[in-house]
Amino acid sequence: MKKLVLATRNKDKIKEIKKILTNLKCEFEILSLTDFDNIPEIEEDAETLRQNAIKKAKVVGNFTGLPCISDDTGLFVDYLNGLPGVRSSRYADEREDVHTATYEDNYKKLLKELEGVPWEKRTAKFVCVICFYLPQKNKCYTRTGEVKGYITFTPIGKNGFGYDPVFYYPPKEKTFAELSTEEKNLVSHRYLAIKKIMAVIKKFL
Ligand code: ITT
Repeated sequence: MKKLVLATRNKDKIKEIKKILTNLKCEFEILSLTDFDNIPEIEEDAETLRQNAIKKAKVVGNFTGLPCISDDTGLFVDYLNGLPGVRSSRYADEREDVHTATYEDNYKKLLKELEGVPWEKRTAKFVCVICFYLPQKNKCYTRTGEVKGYITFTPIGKNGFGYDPVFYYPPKEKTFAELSTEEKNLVSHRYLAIKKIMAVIKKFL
């Protein structure tokens, strides 16, 4: 079976990506970074999700010699001019060089920044960029998925990960953390981006 490596260390993303790929009838053996030793550390210091996604996919693709996909995701809040955006995983970090912020630290900081902001001004979107990289051809393809919603006043729901408890998704009238895994994987930013990239992957593999 053909192999595809997921270039992410985030276990929650790995779980979701694997399920989405299975739902889309992807016929590849899916490997992730835990299947390889000594993968070089990747500094996510680019200014856009796309640049970070390309960087992650290239490092891992060149190291393993296998086709791979990476995922860079951010939550863009309009009232905060797009923050936390590309810095979503490090939003509540106190130091630039040490990453300690948990999912909860990050969404609590976000709720604090939005204290007193009325519902209609709490609009936000999740953006997911998926990069597919073929090391033999040195070719990168990126596709983007977006979903729009609102930042709640308090966290609601126990499913999902990251900012899901504070992201209200109007079509379902629930936060992403109130959706089941299956429901989230049918509507999410990640699902939309993966669906698009699968059309590209199928042409090459
Ligand atoms: P890798 O770089 O190893 O893939 P990461 O956790 O650093 O893992 P990102 O930079 O893409 O990945 O993720 C940014 C943060 O955005 C992540 O830590 C979560 O807090 C949040 N996030 C990503 N996807 C999410 C989702 O589907 N729902 C809620 N929050 C999400």
